Amino acid sequence: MGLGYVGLPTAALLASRGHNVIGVDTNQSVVDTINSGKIHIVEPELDILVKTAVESGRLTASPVPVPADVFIICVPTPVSRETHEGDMRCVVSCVQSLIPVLQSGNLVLLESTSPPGTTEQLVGQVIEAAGFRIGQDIYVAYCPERVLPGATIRELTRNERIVGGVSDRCAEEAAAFYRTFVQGDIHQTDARTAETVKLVENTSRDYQIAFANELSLICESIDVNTWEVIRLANRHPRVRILEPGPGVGGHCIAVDPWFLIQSAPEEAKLIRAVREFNDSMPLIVANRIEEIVAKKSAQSVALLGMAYKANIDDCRESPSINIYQILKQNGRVPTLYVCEPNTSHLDGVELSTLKTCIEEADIIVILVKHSIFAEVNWVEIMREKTVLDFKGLTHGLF
Ligand code: SAJ
Repeated sequence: MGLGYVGLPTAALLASRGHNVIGVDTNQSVVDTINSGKIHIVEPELDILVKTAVESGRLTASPVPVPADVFIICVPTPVSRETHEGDMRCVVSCVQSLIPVLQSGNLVLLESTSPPGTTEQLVGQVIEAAGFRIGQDIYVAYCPERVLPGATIRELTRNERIVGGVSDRCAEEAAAFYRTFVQGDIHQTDARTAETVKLVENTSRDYQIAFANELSLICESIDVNTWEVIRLANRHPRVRILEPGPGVGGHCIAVDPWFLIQSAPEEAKLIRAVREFNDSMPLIVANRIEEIVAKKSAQSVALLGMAYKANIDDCRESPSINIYQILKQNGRVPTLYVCEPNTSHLDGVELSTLKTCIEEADIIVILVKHSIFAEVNWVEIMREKTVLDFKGLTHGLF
């Protein structure tokens, strides 16, 4: 249920393991694309996996649910930009849509990131309201997806899984199902704990990135090289500092902590501060670029990398886009070039080639550590131009 970045790879992988899979998506064009053996998202290895699954007849897509033994819910659970409240409408309408085809003995699994209590209360209530007894007629469990975009297929197979049942029997049924296609260990717990674990994982990463980001501001103010400090501190056996950058993008780490904050607003003070700090990074970076432009009376700036992280094409919720928008809005940079080598089109942004950016701009700003940027001869370019490197790509070249 939901053929996005998690649902489609899961469907194709299940088909490759011999399951008969019906991928359900309310978007007819997604359904048509998949039924023609093609994909609508970019993810390594996914195209061939889907093509093979569709050709083998084990994977078909449908706009409406059909009867099945197992239902896996992988629909979006976004957080409002203004209120930071989670929007669970897709989960509710998804469960409602499967009620007409639900049969005794079915297993219903929620994988979407959700506030603690969702599986038992939200999913459970809709199923119980239809007259089923959970744990007796229908087995319900929460099993968070934990795959890293860019490595989805490998991580879907190898990662350990947390399976949280609404009852012990529900957890056992769910664990038995995941064992049919997952190589990593399966850990059984209750649904509420599993929901919390997922939020805690991404919140912990948000914390660690915030530490690296704050460190970069401290180091700059005391005139010490951040990258060298981190490299050397990480030689300590129990220190593992992450990389600073222009902010935290994507649909998970910048979102999931809000579900925890929403669950315990009084207690989650540090988590909120961390989230707000990471969210402020694009503004800090944009201001820094404007300062240098003014100081050098520069006429043009090139922004390198619009994706939310290295070597992917996904530009949604990207700090680079925020930075671009702030610079455009302020109008203090006469000419702005933008380069994203992993995509040919970006709504509302005119893209230039890497070559144009490097040749034409007075100031070059590195925002993402794409491998292709590492092939540039930065030593030569830095002799003539100002390079603002927010990802440490050029560290160690001198
Ligand atoms: N980032 C840094 N510094 C770092 C690492 C990341 O600034 O050292 C930035 C990235 O540039 C990016 C953002 O953080 O803008 C998030 O990137 P990421 O690679 O840390 O994570 P995601 O959002 O692509 O995937 C995360 C993963 N969670 C964890 O690693 C704990 C993945 O395993 C989850 O399945 C995924 O969220 C999800 O769907 O929840």
